[in-house]
Amino acid sequence: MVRDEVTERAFVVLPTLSADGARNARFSRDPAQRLAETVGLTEAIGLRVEGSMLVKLERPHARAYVGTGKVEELRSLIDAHHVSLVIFDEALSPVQQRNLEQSWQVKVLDRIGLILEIFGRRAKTREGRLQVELAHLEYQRSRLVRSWTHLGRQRGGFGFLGGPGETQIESDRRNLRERIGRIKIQIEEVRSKRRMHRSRRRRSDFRSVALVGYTNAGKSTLFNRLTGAHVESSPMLFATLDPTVRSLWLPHGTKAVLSDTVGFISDLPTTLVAAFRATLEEVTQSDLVLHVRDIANSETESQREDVRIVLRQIGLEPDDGERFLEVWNKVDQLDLDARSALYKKAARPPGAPQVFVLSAQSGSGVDALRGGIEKRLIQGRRIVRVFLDPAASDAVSWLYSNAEVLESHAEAGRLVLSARMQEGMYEIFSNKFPGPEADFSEEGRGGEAAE
Ligand SMILES: Nc1nc2c(ncn2[C@@H]2O[C@H](COP(=O)(O)OP(=O)(O)OP(=O)(O)O)[C@@H](O)[C@H]2O)c(=O)[nH]1
Ligand SMILES: [Mg+2]
Repeated sequence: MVRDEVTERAFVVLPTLSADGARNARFSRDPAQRLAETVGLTEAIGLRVEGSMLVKLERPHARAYVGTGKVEELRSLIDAHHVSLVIFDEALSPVQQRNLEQSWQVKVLDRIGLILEIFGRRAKTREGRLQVELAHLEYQRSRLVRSWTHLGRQRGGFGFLGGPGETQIESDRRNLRERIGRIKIQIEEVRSKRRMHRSRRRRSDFRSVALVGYTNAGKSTLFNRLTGAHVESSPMLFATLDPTVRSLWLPHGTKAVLSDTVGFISDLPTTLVAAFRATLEEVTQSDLVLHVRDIANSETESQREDVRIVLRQIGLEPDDGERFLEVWNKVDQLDLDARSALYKKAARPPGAPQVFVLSAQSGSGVDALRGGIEKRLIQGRRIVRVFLDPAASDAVSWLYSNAEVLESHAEAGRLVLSARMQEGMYEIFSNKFPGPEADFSEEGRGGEAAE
């Protein structure tokens, strides 16, 4: 599909509800911050924001979300800005969307449509594209009543902003249902392949770590720092869509796999949460999840809440201190006073889950995080020294592929191999290869091993 490089002009409408009408935390955010985020999202699909307006309401109106007077007032503003598109920063019902489009004679994209559009343009892997297409089709299915005929020309991505696909959808619901069915099957195929890869990793007993966090928190920057990879990091929102996995080497030689994931955002459309649940399987299956936060952002607390909401939606308990670690990133953006206040806040009583304060950009604090990750990962694991007959090559290769071999040497005609493995793994080994002598040391219990 040809990417439309012409910058289109857009106008942003930002409704805010009074306290009783508000149904979620996003409305309690500072409107200036909300606007900045929405402008960021709009620019992420190559649109230029020409103007914006904050609309205060008691509660949404059924007909057009905002009242008739406001619709008129906005119409003259929109006309004056010569825009071709209005971004409405809330979820609109199909009827509301159609009414607004008719009143303003421009295309209206609500928040969900906007996020779908971004995802459609960003997803690169086959799985990512399939998932976005599925979310798009399901979104379309919910609004089959709308008329798209007056809406502009074809654009890039999946053409959420108008294109031949949509009239087709309108004219053939059955076709739509069939496409959804087909895509689900294709996704299932890709997923089962990925599951195979993961179980192979699991068998080899590498621990897995995942990065999650609000969009733009610095996950990819930290990922690159930790793994030496070059994943795109950018001030653009939703820079990362497709999960990336790389090896992660820790200070005492532990090897793990680290995955970078799609960023979260407040009011992530549920269709997308569902669609990305598969991608986020990397997260749900991880031994350790690092919640990366932009601690310098004035909305950092509500972003944290939003991330925790999505985590719960994908079936994880963010209060599970065994599994989660918070990383407070971008500390370099704070002035000295704010920084020292932050370090105080980050200090935890012994035994409480630790918080890591760092700058992924400068690298300061990253080594402490590596140590912290290692310490967590080796908890409940032990090092086994196995004395083997050098001819027992099957046992040796089993250890190499199923445990983490730290060292090996020959001693009195025997091969001495030190390997770190999960509790229970040695039992599997000794059932398979009875005989060899072994001794054990336990790690991680007192937490000293990685210091
Ligand atoms: N000052 C400062 N900027 C940072 C730091 N870490 C990341 N950034 C910047 O923040 C922006 C977003 O970083 P990314 O790593 O792309 O963020 P992300 O969480 O991967 O974002 P998405 O993939 O969009 O969800 C980029 O412009 C980075 O250069 C940091 O420690 N300090
Ligand atoms: Mg990223």
